[in-house]
Amino acid sequence: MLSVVIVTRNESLAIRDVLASVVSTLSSIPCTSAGRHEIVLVDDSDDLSTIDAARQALMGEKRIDLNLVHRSPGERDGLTGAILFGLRVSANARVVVMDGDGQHPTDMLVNLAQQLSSSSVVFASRYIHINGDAGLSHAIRRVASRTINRFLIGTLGKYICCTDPLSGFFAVDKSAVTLPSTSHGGWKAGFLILTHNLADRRAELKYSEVGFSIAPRLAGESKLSLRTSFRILWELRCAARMLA
Ligand SMILES: Nc1nc2c(ncn2[C@@H]2O[C@H](COP(=O)(O)OP(=O)(O)O)[C@@H](O)[C@H]2O)c(=O)[nH]1
Ligand SMILES: [Mg+2]
Repeated sequence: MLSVVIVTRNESLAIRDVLASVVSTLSSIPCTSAGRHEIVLVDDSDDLSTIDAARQALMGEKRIDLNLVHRSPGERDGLTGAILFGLRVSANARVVVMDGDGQHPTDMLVNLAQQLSSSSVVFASRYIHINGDAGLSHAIRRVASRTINRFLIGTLGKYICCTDPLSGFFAVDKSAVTLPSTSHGGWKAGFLILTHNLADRRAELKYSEVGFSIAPRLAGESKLSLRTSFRILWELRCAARMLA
């Protein structure tokens, strides 16, 4: 059984299609009679339009368990915090984390779930398929992402071969990893989880990855700002230092 954690901030225009696609893919993944697939939505939007659109899209859904959370301003602690929250509250041990803007193709849920039978962390990487990062909004963004990626790949290289440490599309087996207790208010939960578990060398981390091509947003705009970019750099520095 799989839990899918979807994070949203002001995605009322995209979330219906994303959820319809997640439901359709999850329904194609067999589950045992003892359990059910789950969708966990962690919404930090400024208004209720995203969560309302999600509720409407999932109305009458009986095959999948639903946990739709709209966090109040006082509860919000950034994108990494939202992802860690979703991971903590998800009912199944095997969890996929994905964006709610349509950039993460839902057919990849099947590949990620399959890989989890032999790995404890699986990243969907934009740098395995040719031009897998073409769906990123600007050329500058692609260059910045590739440059930071190269540095982080080096940081992780002693332990694992990871081609896309900045990916926000990943899967974890919660029974085989520990979740960080702090989010640094940042954006890159996957990298934080990797470094946290690699630094805790009590157990070997079974890591693997699958290639995918990131799609353009269905609607709306990226929430990445100059301020969040500095936060990301701070978060990456804190996470990378755990391995020093
Ligand atoms: N819950 C939550 N979701 C967020 C937050 N910031 C961004 N998101 C969502 O995280 C996903 C990735 O953000 P996005 O702005 O698309 O970043 P980009 O894909 O790197 O350009 C999208 O689904 C956003 O709606 C946040 O603070 N809290
Ligand atoms: Mg996006």
